[in-house]
Amino acid sequence: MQLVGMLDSPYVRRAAISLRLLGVPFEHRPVSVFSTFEEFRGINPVVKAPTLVCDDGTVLMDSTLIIDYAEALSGRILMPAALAERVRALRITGLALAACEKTVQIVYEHNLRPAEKLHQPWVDRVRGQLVAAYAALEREVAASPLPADEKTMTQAGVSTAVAWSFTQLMLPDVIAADGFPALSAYAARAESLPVFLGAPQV
Ligand SMILES: N[C@@H](CCC(=O)N[C@@H](CS)C(=O)NCC(=O)O)C(=O)O
Repeated sequence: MQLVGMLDSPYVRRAAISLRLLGVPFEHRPVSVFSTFEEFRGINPVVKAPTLVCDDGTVLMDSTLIIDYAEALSGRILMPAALAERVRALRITGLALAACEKTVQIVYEHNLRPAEKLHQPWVDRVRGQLVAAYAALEREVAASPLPADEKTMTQAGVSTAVAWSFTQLMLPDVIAADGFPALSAYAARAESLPVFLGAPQV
């Protein structure tokens, strides 16, 4: 099967890393939703990254649903089984996904919208949400370390590290690394793992 999308998208990257952690083989097709829009449209008319083209030709989209499919294929899930740990992993994954979404919204606002049409109250609102998501993530990771090895890493760890690296790439002035020491340290450890190195964001 084929995973379509650029690895500078945190959603494509979390899907790629999750597939690798699950041991699900796939071909990565680095097609951009922007610079190669028409090529992407030929694969998925909705033009959403990531897109997964399954072996039977079924086209899936949305990283969480693609990961769900990969987990069903592999017979493993990247979530803890025990309820209390599962709730924590779900909360952390949700915060990381919110951080990705708010980073993407700010990037789109600045890169896609003409400067004279930028709506500053909206940008300020999204920035506030982004800071709140990272403040909560920092507290979670500082309170209890996340597994940072390929055998025990959960989706909480994958999504946290991917979100952090993406925001540091795109908006280091908005989320200054030195204000988030637990997140910085965790992401550095995760980024040194072969599954992360095999799916570089740049
Ligand atoms: N919730 C989706 C978000 C995916 C998403 O927004 N991807 C961006 C790339 S980072 C995209 O496809 N942008 C093009 C568009 O929405 O038109 C997921 O988890 O996959």
